[in-house]
Order: sequence, then structure tokens, then C-alpha cells
Amino acid sequence: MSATFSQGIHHFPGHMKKALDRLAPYVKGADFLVEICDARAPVSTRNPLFDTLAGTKPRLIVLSKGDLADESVTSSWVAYFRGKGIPAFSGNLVAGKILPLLRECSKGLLERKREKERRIGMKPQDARILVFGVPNVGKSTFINALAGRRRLKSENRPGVTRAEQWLRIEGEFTLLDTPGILPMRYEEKEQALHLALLGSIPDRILPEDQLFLSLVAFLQEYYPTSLKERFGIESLSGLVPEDIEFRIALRRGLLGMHGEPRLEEAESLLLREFRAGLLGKMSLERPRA
Ligand SMILES: Nc1nc2c(ncn2[C@@H]2O[C@H](COP(=O)(O)OP(=O)(O)OP(=O)(O)O)[C@@H](O)[C@H]2O)c(=O)[nH]1
Ligand SMILES: [Mg+2]
Repeated sequence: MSATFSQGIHHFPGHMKKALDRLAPYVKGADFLVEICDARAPVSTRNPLFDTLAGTKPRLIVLSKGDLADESVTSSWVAYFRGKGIPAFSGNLVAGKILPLLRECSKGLLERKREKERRIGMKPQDARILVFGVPNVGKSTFINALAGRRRLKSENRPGVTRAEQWLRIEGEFTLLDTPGILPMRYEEKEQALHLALLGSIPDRILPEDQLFLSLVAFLQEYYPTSLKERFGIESLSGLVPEDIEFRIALRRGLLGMHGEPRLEEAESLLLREFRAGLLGKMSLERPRA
């Protein structure tokens, strides 16, 4: 991908700017913040705007979609964040048991609050938590998982949550769901691509052929057997991305009136299957050794 390609992406809708402006007082009133990022790309799905917003407020990181990521890479990410003094855990927010993980992981962050309550003889109050992250990482799903049922709307597309909403869980936590907010600009050229591959930036913003190229390059480098297993492409050596489109189209019968392979449909199919986790558990980003 060329630098101009990534630098040319300006996608910071007005509603995100407004949401960002609204969050400051909520941050102030929170006991700690939960930042949700995608376990498959925890660098690209973190937003530098949140560092300014969060200031010195303690933060816990939840690596969502652990079921779609490479397990050993996710463990290294959890260790990486803990090594930086940030409590972190990962899981499948749709199916996993999240409440015990949050309880365990947040103990240290609530010590001072609990100590103060004991000192003045007050009953333990709900921990007030603000949940934030880029679009589509699973913020609402996280809160629903804690609630044990679907209280907030969640869908696999960016921009589902448009307004802040409080939810009380078990008389123990009160959580604020917030709209996803993207970075205003992209320092690293990969970041926009990774966000688009993971569904945090709407599909129409980035050209699909560019996404396809970057996905193929990634698969060739890190998970070459996935293309073999899914599409019967035996050896990747010497194949250019167009050959791969051609083989996918033939394999899946994506053919035109005259039997010609429909290459654009092959591109979309690979992207769709990657996003659905059908190519296997994969991580786009690894901690630097
Ligand atoms: N497989 C899997 N899917 C997940 C997980 N967490 C969330 N999802 C899915 O990801 C999609 C987005 O989830 P949401 O909870 O709507 O994400 P959000 O961060 O609230 O998104 P916005 O409100 O648009 O910013 C939904 O289809 C969820 O079912 C997870 O741990 N594993
Ligand atoms: Mg949401």
C-alpha cells in the first residue's frame, strides 16, 4: 500500500467528534476505564485520542474476539499489556464468561475506593466504568455479556451505538456504553487497512482491491496453509494476487456468462471469509520481541 493511499483517508464523521466532546465529564466521574480492542490487531484498534481523554484515569484492556485470533499471539498481547502495568484479559465476548474475569482483573483498580468505603463505614458502591474503543470492537457486546442478556444493540458493522447509555450489572458495576470513535488520522499506513479488515471502518471508505492485496500478502507471510486448506491452492510460490483471485473464483464457481472468472467477487469472498473467521484463527499484529 502506498503512503498516499493511507494518508488520503479522512473518515472522522461529525458524530464521533461530538461523542468525543461529550465523554470528558463521564471520564471524570468513572472509577476506571475499560478500553476494548480487537485481539487480532491491538495496536491498530487502539486510538491515541483516548490517551488524551483518559489522562491519568486507571485503565483496563479487554482484547475482544479472542475466539477469532491466534491464541498464542493473544497470550503474548495480554502479557505485553500486563508488563506495562495495565490489567488485561481476552475472551470471546459473545460466548465467554466475562463477569469473573472483570471482577478478578479490576480488583487492584478498586482497592483505594473499597478502602475508603471501609474507612468511613460505607457499603461498597457500584464501580463506575466507562467503556470505550474504536467502532465494532465489541463494546456493547461486552456489556451485554456482563448483563447476561442482550440489553444493548450490537451488530457486525461500525457505528451501531450512537449515544452513551448506562447499564447496571448485579449491583456491582455500572457501565457506560459509548459510540465507537476512530483516530482522526493514521500515523502508520497499516492502521487504516487493519481497521477496515476488521470492520471498524465502513467498507466503502477503502478500495476493496487494496484490502484484498494486503490480506493476501498477510496470508502469504503468516498463514500460507489457510489458502491451501480453504481453496486448494497448493503452492503459493510464484503466484501473484491475480492468480489467487483466479483460483478462488474457479474453486467457488464464480464464473460469468462465458465461463470467465469473476475476479472482483473472488476478492469480496476472501475478505468476507477472513472477517467471519472462516480462514482460521488469525492475528494481524504481534507484539515486537
Ligand atoms: N466472534 C466474536 N464476535 C464478537 C465478539 N465481540 C463482539 N463480537 C461481534 O462483533 C460485532 C460488533 O459488536 P458490537 O458490540 O456491536 O461492537 P461495538 O464496539 O459496540 O460497535 P459500535 O457500537 O458500532 O462502535 C457483533 O457482530 C458482535 O457479535 C467476540 O468476542 N467474538
Ligand atoms: Mg456499540
